Amino acid sequence: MRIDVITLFPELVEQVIAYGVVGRAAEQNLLELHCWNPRDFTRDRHRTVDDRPYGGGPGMLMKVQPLEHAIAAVRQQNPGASLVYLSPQGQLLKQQKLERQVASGSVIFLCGRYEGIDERLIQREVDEEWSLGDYVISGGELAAMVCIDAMTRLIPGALGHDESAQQDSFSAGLLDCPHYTRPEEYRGDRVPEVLMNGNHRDIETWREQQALGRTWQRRPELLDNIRLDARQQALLDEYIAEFEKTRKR
Ligand code: 9WO
Repeated sequence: MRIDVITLFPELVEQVIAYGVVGRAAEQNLLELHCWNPRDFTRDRHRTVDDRPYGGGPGMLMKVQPLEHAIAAVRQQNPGASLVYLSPQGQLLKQQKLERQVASGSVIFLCGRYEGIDERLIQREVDEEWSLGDYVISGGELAAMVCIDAMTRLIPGALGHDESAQQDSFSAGLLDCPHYTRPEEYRGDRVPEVLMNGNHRDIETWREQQALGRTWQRRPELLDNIRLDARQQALLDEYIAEFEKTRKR
């Protein structure tokens, strides 16, 4: 997977391949990260990368010329890749979108700073706008780093066996089950008995039921996108019955 990032802060973005799963994937050459700084494409003595907005108002925009030439340089090296602009104006990012982007083998992230970029550049150069949520952060870099991490976890071979098992739950469209570790009793609360008796089939069933139940409780709309088989539906029905029973007590 090749990922190019156009950013005024390459040192910030490069931190994403310094640790953990993404770091290991980069070491194993499962992931190639290339950062491109528009400042390296400036043509004035002061290496200007911002410009005043037409119509006045607070703040600056990213200067068009350095961005345009940075994009051209990236496209020369990564011609087929989609160019994604991270912005609150984008489509809300879903796991499926990331899966598709990983399957494509490459992506170019454009990270905005200041108040953003010229709309004509978006219209001409941006293939997709992605949003991580309805909030504003200081730049697109942190959003790009989240995307890089989430996409890397989807690259075959990037996760160890255990990690990929946990990832599978969300890739199946469900929330994760609860997890427990020592001590067996924490401030009066015991670990669920099923996790202590060592029956792997029972544990697997309990974890699947918990994932189904928590999804139903916390994000019911996710279940609209999943076709549950009869066994899963029975597990969820049992969870709901138990939930309703405890609620009535
Ligand atoms: C700034 C802004 C302020 C008020 C209302 C909407 C707004 N959108 C932006 C904006 O798109 N800013 C650009 C990118 C440039 C400045 C920093 N940027 C940014 C990206 N802020 N927040 C994001 C972002 C990206 C992906 N998912 C959520 C937020």
